[in-house]
Amino acid sequence: MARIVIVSNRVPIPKARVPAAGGLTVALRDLLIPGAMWFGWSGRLSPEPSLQPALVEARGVTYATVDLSAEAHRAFYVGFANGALWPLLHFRLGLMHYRREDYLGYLGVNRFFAESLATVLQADDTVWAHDYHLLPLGRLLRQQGFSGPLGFFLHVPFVPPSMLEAMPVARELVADLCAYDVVGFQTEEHARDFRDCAQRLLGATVDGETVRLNGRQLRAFADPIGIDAEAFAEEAARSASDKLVHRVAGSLSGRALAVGVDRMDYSKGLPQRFEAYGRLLERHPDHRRHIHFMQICPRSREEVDEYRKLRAELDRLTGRINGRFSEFDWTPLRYSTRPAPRATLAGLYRIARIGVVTPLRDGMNLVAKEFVAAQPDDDPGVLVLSRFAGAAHELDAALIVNPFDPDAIADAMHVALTMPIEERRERQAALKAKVLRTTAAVYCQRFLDALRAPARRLQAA
Ligand code: GDG
Repeated sequence: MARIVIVSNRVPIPKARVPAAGGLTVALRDLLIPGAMWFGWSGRLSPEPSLQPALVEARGVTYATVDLSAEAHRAFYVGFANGALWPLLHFRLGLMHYRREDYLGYLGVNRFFAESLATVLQADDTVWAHDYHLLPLGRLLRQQGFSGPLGFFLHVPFVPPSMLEAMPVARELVADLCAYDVVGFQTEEHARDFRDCAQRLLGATVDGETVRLNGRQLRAFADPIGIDAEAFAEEAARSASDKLVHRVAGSLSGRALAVGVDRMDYSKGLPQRFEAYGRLLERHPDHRRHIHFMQICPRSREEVDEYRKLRAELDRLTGRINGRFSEFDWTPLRYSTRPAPRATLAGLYRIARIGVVTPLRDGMNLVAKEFVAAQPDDDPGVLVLSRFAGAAHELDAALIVNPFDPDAIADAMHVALTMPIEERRERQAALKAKVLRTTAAVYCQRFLDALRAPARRLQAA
């Protein structure tokens, strides 16, 4: 079978004997078979990066990486990808900072990736590119002469035409996506928004999931990403005896644990969530001293201004809530900006009574799925989930909330804390069935099937 070449901004090269754990690595594990290749940025900056990728072999997979110059990385990653595209695709036009030089830098890095990748590509490879950093890569690879199957998956949401049009290079970006053979989205809503954009901005013809433009066609469809739910459930059951989880469980003294786990990002709705917790304690004083909220929030993208501001705001809100409600023997909110080991996370989810997942907008949100997988079936916790996370389309047996409404989140937390065990078990059974069905393996297989479908081969012929 043809070789699979995965392309993403960062490449998670596994360390010897340490099991791979990152989100994308877990999702794509089934593709990391001997013979496969993973291409992307090394994570290193160098003044004159070589076009020839550095090759490292691990468990039969070749990891091919290139360095970037500091200026290229700034314009590409800090400037355009995270300063303009990320806010736009998360409906935050007010935070979108577009600068033409950043866009040119973004194109430059994509061209550099395409030229570098072309030096190691074989004619019959199947290429699968990931996420908003690499929208133009497919078109540029075609310009390099690559003619094999070319797929792209967008991990974040897409937006309707009226919103995309605010981006000065909206047409170029939609045309870039149209250069792929298959484009996958987390939900049907995102896929439909993209097809609408192709129609409205470029005059493409849309027929179901097929988009026709300039004599060629592509498939734009929903392929929701999943986790390895069985493995995660086992890890969670094992981790109940993890030292740190044990210590946390002991420190609860019988109080309920509410847990939130998010990269520190303004799309995750953290200030509203903290505010909601304050409202819960204010409006339901009977919960005071009977609950601990633990927010694990590893810092991310600190090169971008908005992320530094968010950190300062969360520090302030934490101080306000703890200052107002703490008692000498009870601190209501525990907040950590350090990442936790994955096994510890799994154990914390398992002992939690509530999982609070309230992003303002999120492609999928894997934390919601991890929380469900980790719960014990006999005495499960309750998931409070934003209606604007892609996961809400599947996990509709959770308590679904509008994340912009702190009172609604507070109400849902109250319902969760007082929910009878029969209802908790019923909801958990429905949620678990979904998480076990849409797994990482199913996600990969569905995408590859689409990419290798006969229709595409006919078109290429
Ligand atoms: C993007 C899209 C989409 C978090 N803190 C720690 C930690 N994590 C892990 C979680 C989870 C992953 O990171 C985060 O995934 P999410 O899906 O929640 O969010 P993004 O990072 O924004 O991911 C998103 C995803 O891509 C996949 O397509 O679902 O919508 O935005 O796995 O557990 N892991 C460890 N320590 C931490 O402190 N070990």
